[in-house]
Amino acid sequence: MLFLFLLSSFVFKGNADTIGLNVSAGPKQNYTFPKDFLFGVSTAALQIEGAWDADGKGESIWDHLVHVQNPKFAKDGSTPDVAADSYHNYKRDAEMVHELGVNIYRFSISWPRIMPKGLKNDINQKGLEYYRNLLMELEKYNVTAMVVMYHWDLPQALQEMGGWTNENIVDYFADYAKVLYDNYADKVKYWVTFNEPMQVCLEGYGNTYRAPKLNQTGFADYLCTHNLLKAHAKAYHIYNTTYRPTYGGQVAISLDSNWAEPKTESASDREAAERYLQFHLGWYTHPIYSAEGNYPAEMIRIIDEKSRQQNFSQSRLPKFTPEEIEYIKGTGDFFGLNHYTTYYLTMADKQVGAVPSHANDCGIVRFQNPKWPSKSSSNWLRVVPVGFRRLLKWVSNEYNNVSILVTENGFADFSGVHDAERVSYYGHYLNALLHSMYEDKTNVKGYCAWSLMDNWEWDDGLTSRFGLFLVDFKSPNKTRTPKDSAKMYAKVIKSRSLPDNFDPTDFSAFSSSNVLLPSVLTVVTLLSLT
Ligand code: GBH
Repeated sequence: MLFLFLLSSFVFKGNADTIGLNVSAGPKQNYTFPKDFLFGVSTAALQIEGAWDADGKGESIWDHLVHVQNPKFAKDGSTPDVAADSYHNYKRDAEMVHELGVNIYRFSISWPRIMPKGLKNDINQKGLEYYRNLLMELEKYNVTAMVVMYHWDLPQALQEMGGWTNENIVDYFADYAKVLYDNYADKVKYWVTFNEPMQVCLEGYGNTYRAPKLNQTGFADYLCTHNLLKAHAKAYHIYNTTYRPTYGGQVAISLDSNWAEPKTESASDREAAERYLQFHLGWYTHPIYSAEGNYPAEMIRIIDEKSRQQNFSQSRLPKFTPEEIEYIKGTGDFFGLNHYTTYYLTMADKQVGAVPSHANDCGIVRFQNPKWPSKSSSNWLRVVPVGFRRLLKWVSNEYNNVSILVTENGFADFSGVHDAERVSYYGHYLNALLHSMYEDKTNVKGYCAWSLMDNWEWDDGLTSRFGLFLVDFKSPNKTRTPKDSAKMYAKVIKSRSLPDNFDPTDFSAFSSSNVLLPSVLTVVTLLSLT
């Protein structure tokens, strides 16, 4: 215990210089956000709507997970049954979006609310009405809608037919996309097919902490991705040929990525970091945004080779036909990027993960530096703004200076309206974004904060809060109150610049108290690696 206590004294004390990496993104400059830069704010259906079985909505895989598979899934035992009750509070939600002064509201549609069993023979008019009402409310305030078709809540009936591992889902998803286009294309300028497909496939099919928690890594995660990419491309092409001529909107996908910082400057660590990016982000983005299409060549080579060694008759990584490669390539009008934090990477010096598994295929080890600022209720969320800047540059270099829309970025705490940590986080990450645009010449077109309001944060339940607005989950109306960060964000948007008192060397908001447990855990991981 004394040992742990001594270790904990390593925790960050408010200085931007840490071993090997200055976390600050760059010195203070007078950069401003261009006039046409888009500001937005994001949410997801399952995390805010509640009304899980109201008005004909079908069961989603998340409803099934928390009601049937494992009622103790969330660490506080909560469910998304009611959440922030946005099904009944959408008018207030639109008003909050308006109060922030953002251009864009990015929200998701619940597939089972529209098609209870996922298929087009049964369409729930009440569900369609709900989103139409929300869109009309946004229109009233002149807010542009960005609609995410799939933020993880698959109809349970489709899961029972294999979910994303069943190739027929490509057509089912296309039917769903058509219903959305037919009903809402006149009101939606930006469409996002999928939010964070890596969470769906790697964590939901390869692991246990997202629904449907299949835990079949090395197989189901690759299959899931394969079908999901085809479904994405099909939804893109349908819009492109049938709806774009009339409505002129844009279609893309939102990918999540941590920044991967090589542990040292050694060639091997640099290779580990590059491999991390290619085996995670690149797995999804190389097929869509690269000039050659398909999965990253190195990923194909390694998984094919390992599959041979493991005595499989074919690679565990499915193959696209040349026609499919062409069909998927170029199906993104912009690059939607979700980003929160950074990891160090190094090559594994012994076998990692089960054999076979995605982790084993990667053969790398990641960890965070306990000295990086944190103090978040999400133990993975360390504050490394320079990582955001480096990630934006990596994406730009890799994909020919593609137009990037940051579709999520934010910070979690335990609660309260005086959220100095979140205010500081947004200052630092927006500073990183400005440096990226002005100094690295990246093509960043916009930024959405995650999240408009506190919500049901998946396995963290209601204990980890990402909102700009506080939600009183105990009150009957789920009362919403702006936090200090909401006021700060509104001011940034209005002035097109960072707050006057923003200091890029100041991380003191993240010093003191509740960093102890997460940092002890990270130090222990760090030591076990060396
Ligand atoms: C987003 O995921 C989601 O889109 C959103 O629904 C969610 O509420 C929000 O972020 C906050 O979590 O694998 O060790 O890094 C963010 C990406 C990836 C962050 C998985 C948490 C888990 C720990 N997430 N990560 S780790």
